[in-house]
Amino acid sequence: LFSPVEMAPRDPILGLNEAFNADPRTEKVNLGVGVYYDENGKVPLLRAVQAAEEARVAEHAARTYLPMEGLAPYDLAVQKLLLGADSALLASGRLVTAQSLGGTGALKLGADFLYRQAGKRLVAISDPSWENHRSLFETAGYEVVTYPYYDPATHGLNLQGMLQGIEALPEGSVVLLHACCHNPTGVDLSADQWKQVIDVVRKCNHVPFLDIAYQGFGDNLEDDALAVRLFAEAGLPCLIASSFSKSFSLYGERVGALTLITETPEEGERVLSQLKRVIRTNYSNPPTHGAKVVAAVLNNAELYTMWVEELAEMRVRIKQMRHALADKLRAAGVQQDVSFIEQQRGMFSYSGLSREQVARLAEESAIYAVGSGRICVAALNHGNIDLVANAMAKVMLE
Ligand code: PLP
Ligand code: TYF
Repeated sequence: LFSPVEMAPRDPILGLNEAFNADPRTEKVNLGVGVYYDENGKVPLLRAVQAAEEARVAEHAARTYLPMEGLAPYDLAVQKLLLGADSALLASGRLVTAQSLGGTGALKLGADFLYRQAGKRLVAISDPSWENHRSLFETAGYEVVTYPYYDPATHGLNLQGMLQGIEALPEGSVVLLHACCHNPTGVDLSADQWKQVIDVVRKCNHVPFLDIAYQGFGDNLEDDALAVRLFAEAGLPCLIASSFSKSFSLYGERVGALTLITETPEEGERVLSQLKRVIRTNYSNPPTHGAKVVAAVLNNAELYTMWVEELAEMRVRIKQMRHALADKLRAAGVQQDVSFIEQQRGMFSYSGLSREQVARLAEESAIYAVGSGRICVAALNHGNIDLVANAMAKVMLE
């Protein structure tokens, strides 16, 4: 039975952890996986999360099943974060939200739903995108194509290419968009640029599927939801995959949600009934703990304020590391303009390092980055930044 099973290729990002862990050198830095580390190089347990967890444990609550679509106060809190607490959509009956197993689970629910209920077979993702987007949609039965996004010459957005690429897709294609803090490039759209994308999506009857895994890491929770709110205002049916892995530092609890903006309350009811069927036939119902904790923080004024502050601390620290890295590269003699490192948003910098340079970093300096040149700025701290900047400068200068 199992003898013909071939070895699967490693996940290009998660596989790096294995190589990093196996490296015997003591001074080593893992800039691969997108995880936020604090100044001490630790994955933080947020104070707001700890307070909510302590209250939850003290309750000694029974562990019954959750509804298929998850915890109601959690789903409502997700809608408020996405659309704003004063959005008219909240009470409209047009929003459908289901708790999911992280942002990845939300993407898969959306992919399966659109495949089964809307007959979708083609999805376009940005070039480049998170590696898992392609494999997830391919596994769900889709043909995956790309639209232009990143312009290596400017380290910025190729807006014309993006608009033309999306317009050239067959009518009614699913278009996956990073709502903020694009992974891997850190390049985001302005309000005006989003409006141009929305016009094309509307004209072509495409299905917008927004992935928001870093809300709060760009400017703040409200401004980072801009794209979601512009699509909602435009009145287009839309899917949104939320992840709280990073913003709550709850990676292993798998807290995410899929939200669909439907056109009428009656349509919302039908959509929810079919979404529940996708859930039921996959994992029946979601786990309790992470959603209870996130809902407790989002629905309690004091804990919410605490969380917003902690999120700001993470965001500010990353930005400081961007400036420090750019400054140290300049000080080490790098002549090329590295200000893009300071301008890119979210956890990552698309450093422009080639595959060969990334390989040299690992070999010569035990610094691990993704082959595409993506580095996780959130893994830098005052203790390792000199090592990283000097090693990067070395491979950039030679
Ligand atoms: N979407 C993007 C763009 C991501 O970078 C990630 C990262 O993990 C995810 C989705 C998945 O998030 P989760 O870990 O919550 O499944
Ligand atoms: O891009 C990243 O590094 C994060 C973490 O299969 C991640 O999004 C990476 C790969 C993967 C799952 C999560």
